[in-house]
Amino acid sequence: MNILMSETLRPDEYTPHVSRSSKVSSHTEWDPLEEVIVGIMDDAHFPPWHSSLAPVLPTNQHGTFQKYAGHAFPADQVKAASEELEEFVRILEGEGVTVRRPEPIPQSQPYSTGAWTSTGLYAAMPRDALLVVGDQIIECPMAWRSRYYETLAYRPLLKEYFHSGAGWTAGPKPELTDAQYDLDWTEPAEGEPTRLVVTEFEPTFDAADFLRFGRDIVVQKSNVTNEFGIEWVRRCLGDDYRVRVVEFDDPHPMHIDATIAPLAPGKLLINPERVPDVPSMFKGWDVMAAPAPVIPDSHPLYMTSKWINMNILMLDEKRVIVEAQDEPMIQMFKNWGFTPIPCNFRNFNSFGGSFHCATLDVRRTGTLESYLD
Ligand code: DAV
Repeated sequence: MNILMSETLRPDEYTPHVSRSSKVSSHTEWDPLEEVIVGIMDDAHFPPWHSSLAPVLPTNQHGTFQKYAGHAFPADQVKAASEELEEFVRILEGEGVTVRRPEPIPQSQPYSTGAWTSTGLYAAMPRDALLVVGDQIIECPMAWRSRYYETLAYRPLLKEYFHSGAGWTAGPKPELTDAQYDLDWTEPAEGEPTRLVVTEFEPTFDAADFLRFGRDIVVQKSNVTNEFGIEWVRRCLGDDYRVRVVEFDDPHPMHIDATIAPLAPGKLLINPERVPDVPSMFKGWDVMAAPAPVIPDSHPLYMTSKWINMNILMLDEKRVIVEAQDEPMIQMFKNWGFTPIPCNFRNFNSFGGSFHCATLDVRRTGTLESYLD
């Protein structure tokens, strides 16, 4: 029996099988992309309201999330976002990339740890839930209760990748009791330091707070990623990597990829509002400020700022997927010698991410190198 072809195995059917060609191998955000997981919109639901959402959802959306907690997102918006995902998949395949999709899991089904009960969110953003470093894939212990079981949507893929020789591990399953949150969180006063809603009770992190630069893994502390989680990743990756913490001028940090975006060795896109000083590790890099977003105020953005326009996906050191209506971004890339590939994605943006968030680059050609000072 070919174990790679087998979807479900009885325990007594399992025989260890490690091929010599891991399907997971990705060291940077820009090496030539070979295989990618693209998220799905199936069964997307508003999460139950919880204090951990307040610091990261746009203020004008808090009422909507409280009102529609546990309900499905509007069907027409979900459909429009799904159609854009299909367009994105066709573009990627046309560029020679193998595209994989998660399996839908029910998001409205309540689940409980005993200490609390929740329902789910979606499987739209593989970038958040899974961290690929080299040939390893790590399931993240996510801080939102509504994302507790999100990686189950990827389990068929994770098993297949493991059988191909990839490393597969998971952060310690968090308890997510009240001790993990600053339940008294309020907006800090003007001039006060950023206040994060996660405590250091136990390790939590989202992969989207990390960026891969070969041997250097750059990470920010955020409202979902704490120091305990960063230390767990550091120890998990071991001596081949340097996990380096950076801090930006972001009062509501959650996910680093609308703040800085590496494009190629020596080329960095930054959010001009959040990065007044480029960290010294980027000494000698060309730095370009992202053009101001052009998303109109009337367009619903449930879970992100308009800077989601920076959330591009590099197919290699030249080709970059950019939102089709974002003319200033397309022009900036052209002027900088890149090859922008436009894709409609504004309806998907409504759900909190763009091309980087919607993908997990499981395999890129390339070897482990050093790029940072
Ligand atoms: O404005 O930084 C990024 C969200 C990515 N999931 C922001 C939101």
